[in-house]
Amino acid sequence: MSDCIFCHIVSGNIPSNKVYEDDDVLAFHDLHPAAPTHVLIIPKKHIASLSEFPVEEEALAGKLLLRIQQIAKELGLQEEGYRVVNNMGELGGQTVHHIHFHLLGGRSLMWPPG
Ligand code: D5M
Repeated sequence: MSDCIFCHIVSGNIPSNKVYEDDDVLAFHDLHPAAPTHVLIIPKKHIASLSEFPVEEEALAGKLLLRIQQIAKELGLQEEGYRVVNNMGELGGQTVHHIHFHLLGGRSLMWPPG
C-alpha cells in the first residue's frame, strides 16, 4: 500500500524509533505517546484492520500477541501491568489503516476508555 504510513515505516522510507523487529513484526514508539511507554506493534504485511485480518494468517495473529508479551517484558512493564489496545474502524477511533496494537504502560490507566 503505497499510501500507507506504516508500510512506509516498515520499508524505512519514514523513520521510526524502533523497539523490536523480526521478519514479520515491527514495534516502534508512538509519535504522540498517551502514556510514559506507548509502543505500536504491527505486522510488516499490510492488513488494514482487525476486521480484515485474514483467517489464513492465524499464525501471524498468534505471533503478534506473543511479541506484544515479549516487548512488554523487555520494556519492564510486566511487574506493574500494562494495556494492549486495538482501535478498529471509525467508532473504534482507528486513524491509521494498517492494523496496530497499542502497548501502553508506566501509569495507572482509566477504565472505561472515553
Ligand atoms: O492510532 C494511530 C497511532 O499512530 C496514533 O497514536 C499516532 C500514531 N502515529 C501516526 N503516525 C506515526 C508515525 N509516523 N510514527 C509513530 N506513530 C505514529 P489509531 O489507533 O489508528 O488511532
